[in-house]
Amino acid sequence: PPFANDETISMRTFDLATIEPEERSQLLRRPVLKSDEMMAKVRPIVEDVRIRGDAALLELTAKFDKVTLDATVIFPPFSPSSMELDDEVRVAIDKAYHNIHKFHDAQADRSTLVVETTPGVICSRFARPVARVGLYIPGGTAILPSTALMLGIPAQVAGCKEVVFATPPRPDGSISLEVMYVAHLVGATAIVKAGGAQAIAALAYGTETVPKVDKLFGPGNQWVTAAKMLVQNDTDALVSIDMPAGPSEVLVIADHTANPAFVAADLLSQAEHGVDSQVVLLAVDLPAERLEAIEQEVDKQAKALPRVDIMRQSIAKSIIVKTKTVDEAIDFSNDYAPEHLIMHLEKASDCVAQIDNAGSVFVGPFTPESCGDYASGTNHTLPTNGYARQFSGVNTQSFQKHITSQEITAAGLKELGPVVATLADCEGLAAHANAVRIRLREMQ
Ligand code: HSO
Ligand code: ZN
Repeated sequence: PPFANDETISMRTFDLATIEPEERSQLLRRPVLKSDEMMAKVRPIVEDVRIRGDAALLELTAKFDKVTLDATVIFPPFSPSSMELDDEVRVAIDKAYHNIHKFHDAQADRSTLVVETTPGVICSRFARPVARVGLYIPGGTAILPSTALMLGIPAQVAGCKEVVFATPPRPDGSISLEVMYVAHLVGATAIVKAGGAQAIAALAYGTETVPKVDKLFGPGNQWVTAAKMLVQNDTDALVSIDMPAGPSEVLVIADHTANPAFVAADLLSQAEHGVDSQVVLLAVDLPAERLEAIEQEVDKQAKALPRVDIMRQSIAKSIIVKTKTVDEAIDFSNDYAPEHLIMHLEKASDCVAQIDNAGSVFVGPFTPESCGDYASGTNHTLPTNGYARQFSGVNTQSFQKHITSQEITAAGLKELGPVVATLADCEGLAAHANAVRIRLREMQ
């Protein structure tokens, strides 16, 4: 093992049959993030970039990323040498691109919905792309070209005119070859070499060289998340965000048919993301030795993996909950609303119909979350922190918005006008009523 630490890597265990309702609600809760503190730290950074633009951005990049750049933004065409990949990696990215593109292309709303609500009253709705989007690709402990695919492809499919990547530069001031290649594939119109709150501020307000965007996407650390929340509340920025973000999570439901090694591998693949990753195992009527087998696998596999030190911390904060039945487990999962739900169940496919709250569902023993993270076609930018109750993951329609339209004929107005005039009178809005009556009189 790469690290000489013999302490067993284990999760805390609870039994739904014996815990109080209060404890159950406690288990559903995520650790609270201290967002006020973060806001206070992030606000001056955002302000600095808003006011001083590129100069501030370059200084903050020197300070936080320890890189001195001459220019922050690069525009296409990107040099071939900046994206020269090993064949194996390039082919893998191409295959992932193909699958993700295929699934997201099918999601695009390209039709016009037309409904005649009353004879002569025709209402319609059609989609248009969000013109300018900013896609944040995290740097940090792992480079994430997969996130560039997950955000860039739906933007491309939706037809966004400006697709601006932002990602922290590497120590030599460059961007990883993989991210450059993805930028090229998805037709990025600019790449901002900056990270953190300063990158978000630059995209939200624009600088001398950074194009201002209309909507911000992408995961990030607490700085990025806090900055996104700040700028979305600033009417000067006039920018929206994809969703509230939090640490990554997985909930696995396993019954007696589950392969302990698979279950452990799935838990660890999420636990390696960060020390604050959330991992939950629901064990459905598992005999003690089966559960022990999973726990032993977690310990054994973790100790053989390079990011064991991260997993030590995330697994220590994670939980096993024993349930009697599959229904109980699914109820718990629906209440938890996990970002990822993996079902290692005998009748996994039949259970999907019972899922009400989850970002993305992984069904059966041969469906590791890793496939959805990289290449099956679904998006990996998903709601965390229980927000799967009200948010969808990023999808093609996240890059589209809808416009409604109506056209009313004279005959239609004769029908509908009196209804509108009456309601306007009700609200005491005589000008509204008048806009109808003036036409009705003219028609007489
Ligand atoms: N599981 C992450 C996405 C990711 N995994 C990127 C690997 N690379 C989202 O929760
Ligand atoms: Zn992942």
